[in-house]
Amino acid sequence: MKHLLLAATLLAAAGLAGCSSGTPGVGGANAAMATTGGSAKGDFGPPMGEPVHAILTSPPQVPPPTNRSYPAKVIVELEVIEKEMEISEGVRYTFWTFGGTVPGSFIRVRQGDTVEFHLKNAPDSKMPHNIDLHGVTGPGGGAASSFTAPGHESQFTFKALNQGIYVYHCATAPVGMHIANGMYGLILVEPPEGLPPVDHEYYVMQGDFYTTGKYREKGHQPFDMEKAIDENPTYVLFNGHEGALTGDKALVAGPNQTVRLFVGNGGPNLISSFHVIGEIFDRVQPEGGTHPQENVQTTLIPAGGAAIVEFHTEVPGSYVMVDHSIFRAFNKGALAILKVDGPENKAIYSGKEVDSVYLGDRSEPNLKAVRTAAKAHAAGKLTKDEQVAAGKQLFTGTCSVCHQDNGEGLKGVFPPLAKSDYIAADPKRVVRAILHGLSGKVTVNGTEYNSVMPPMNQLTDDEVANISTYVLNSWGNPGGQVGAQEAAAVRAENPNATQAEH
Ligand code: HEC
Ligand SMILES: [Cu+2]
Repeated sequence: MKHLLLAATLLAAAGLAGCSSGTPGVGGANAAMATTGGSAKGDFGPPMGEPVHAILTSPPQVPPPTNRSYPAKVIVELEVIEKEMEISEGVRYTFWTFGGTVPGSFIRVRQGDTVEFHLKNAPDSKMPHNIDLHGVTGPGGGAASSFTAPGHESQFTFKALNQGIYVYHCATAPVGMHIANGMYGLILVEPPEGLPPVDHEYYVMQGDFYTTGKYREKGHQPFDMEKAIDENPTYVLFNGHEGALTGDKALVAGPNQTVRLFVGNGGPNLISSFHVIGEIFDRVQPEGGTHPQENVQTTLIPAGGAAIVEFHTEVPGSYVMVDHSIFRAFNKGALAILKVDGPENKAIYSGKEVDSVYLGDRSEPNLKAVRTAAKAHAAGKLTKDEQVAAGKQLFTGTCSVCHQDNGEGLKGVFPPLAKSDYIAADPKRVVRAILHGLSGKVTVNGTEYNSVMPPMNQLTDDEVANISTYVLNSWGNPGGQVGAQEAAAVRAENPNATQAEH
């Protein structure tokens, strides 16, 4: 036992020496393990050297390592900003933020640092706010000293006694509402020897959101207290809005690289079952604690908790991060992407993209055509071509999972929409199938199907009209145009009354 302790101390000392030379340690994996034994709670004496201004970053970026081998006085300046932003395509929400983003700015200090914290509340704010940092030892984690009215600033100082990754959040009443509006972020207290170097560090934080309108209902959506109390979120999101980390905003890495994610969960209500589809976490510091767990598939992140997750990329492709409470991922937005670019590694994985399997339209939120059509519709100038273009985008992922991108369906399972004599007989059947679903026997091009298509009435009248127009004008179907009013009329129909026609 004594020998082990001695070895650990020596290794730790070596790590320290590496840091004081000014270059980040390149100790590699073995040193990494040795240095994570967990330095206990520690004061490391008074701050040394000149005060340092902390570099704060917006998600998904993480500030650079402190690269310090001594405790310093670190000045943090954070401003609370209340602002309207997009929570999903075409959906606006009034967020309350630390630093203008959800989650708030990432703060990075070193264990032993003395942190002089300045909290400002923007003059145009409507509410007072404060901050409770889970990395603070003291009443309210700073909340008691940081209550700040609009246009004011408060200051308090704390010593970062414990290393780890910690959540911070607003704790002004009603606390739940402040958190639900996006008031949370992460502060990393590095161990004295620093974290082992990796190729990429990213900042990802989950949160649940409550709007009076339904999921993806357009326009400005107010906070819904009732839903929040019932813990029934409209959105569950990574980094504050749907698509924050997909498409051209996806996180990136190369093959054969190490990735470290600082993953927080602001809640206010849900626990996250954090998982990256197609990856295994080589190493996790669950709950942000010191003792690592290895070879983990899914890690639980409590509301008001965080974890450090590390893995190594082998095979290029899109890796989808989800809350594995899976309806949250596909129906409430809890989905992000890490794109690994580079040559295939067929020895480990044979190939073929996973995007469309899991994501459909969410992998590439290329909804420009949809926006164009929505604008044209609002202006009363929507053309058939615009409808077809928008419908094509919406079809991908919504209908194509079953009927396939080329409309051919799947033999014996999903009927073809291409050159469908069932559609040709009555083009309105497309609109009905979408809004009311379809079950029982149908014969399409001589083949009988007896299955179930679920209704897709979460789509708006515009979307139904555009998808229908696209289907009618594709793959040798008879053509025609469906308007939003027609979709609304079909939506209002009693599906049982039209059942006879099917
Ligand atoms: C979950 C799989 C699934 C999805 C998604 C789906 N369908 Fe279907 N669809 C079916 C099945 C199964 C049938 C046959 C139902 C039956 O046997 O009664 C069908 C039948 C149809 C039919 C009538 C038969 C034909 O081939 O002409 C149309 C039209 C249709 N779907 C259009 C759509 C459109 C448009 C969408 C997207 C908004 C869509 N479907 C999404 C499974 C699906
Ligand atoms: Cu607040």
